[in-house]
Amino acid sequence: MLLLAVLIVPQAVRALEWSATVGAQSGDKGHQALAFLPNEIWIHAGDSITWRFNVDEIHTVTFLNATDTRPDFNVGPPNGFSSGSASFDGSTSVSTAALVKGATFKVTFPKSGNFKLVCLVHERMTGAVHVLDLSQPLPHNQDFYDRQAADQRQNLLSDCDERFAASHPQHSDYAAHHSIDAHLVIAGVGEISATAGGSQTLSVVRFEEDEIAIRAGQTVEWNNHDPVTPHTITFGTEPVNPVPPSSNVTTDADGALHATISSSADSVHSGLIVARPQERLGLVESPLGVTRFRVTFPKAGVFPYICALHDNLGMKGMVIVYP
Ligand SMILES: [Cu+2]
Repeated sequence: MLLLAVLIVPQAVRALEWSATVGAQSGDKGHQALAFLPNEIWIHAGDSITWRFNVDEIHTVTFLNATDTRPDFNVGPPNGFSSGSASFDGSTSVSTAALVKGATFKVTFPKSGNFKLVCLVHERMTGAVHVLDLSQPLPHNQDFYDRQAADQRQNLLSDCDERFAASHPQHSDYAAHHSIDAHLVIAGVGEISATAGGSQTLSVVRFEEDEIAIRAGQTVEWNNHDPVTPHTITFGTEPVNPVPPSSNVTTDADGALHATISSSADSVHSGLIVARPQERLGLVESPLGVTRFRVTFPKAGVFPYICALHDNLGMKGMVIVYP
């Protein structure tokens, strides 16, 4: 044991450069691991970590100080965005803008401390960086983190295959009880998982039945089964602001949103269909989220639609209405 300690200490004096990745995706981009891979790293004061952005979905690498509130990812912390590299000691927030595949960001950690790593785009995407004093031994080397990242990537991307198929109800319960002839499309499925370092999500950014055929007069209902990722159902012109529904959308008695599309020239936008954040002790309870959107089609036709947030990842669908 003595001999080991003698061997390790001289190496630890030199600042090391570590690396990690941001996000992972399937070949068709439909499965997105909203994750830092790995999501927990132990380093020495003075070391740096370079994060490599790996996917088409946007992410940020963000360390907030103890007083800044979590900002919108378009806005960033009060001192603005960093690009390329930055230094974080816990006192001043550091964040990239929203970045995609190909970008890198290097953070140097001059002081010891335990720091939370977050993505400003995805609420359940967190990690931890433990910056130890030089006198402390490090538990793992870069090879370990590379292997761990590969395992986590594999586990996340394969997580949801069966659930996507299994969570496939054929009918809308509400519609059945209201004598509406409705057909259901699952608009996204997701799953949160965690390690001791933080949490991550697998999001399947797909409409489960991307092509659905109905009769004129029937209704299609979209349900978002993802605990965190919002989606939209957007026919026609994409709005500049994807958050609110278009003005031709109304609210049903059960809180679901509803619109009618009579012509392929109609533009209808659901706004964000998403679960609300989960509860935290001592805070006012989060209201119910709007997780359902219905469209009634009185006339025959072909009606393509997209998710305005994820069409770049291939999240598109079609409603075919027969007379
Ligand atoms: Cu989407």
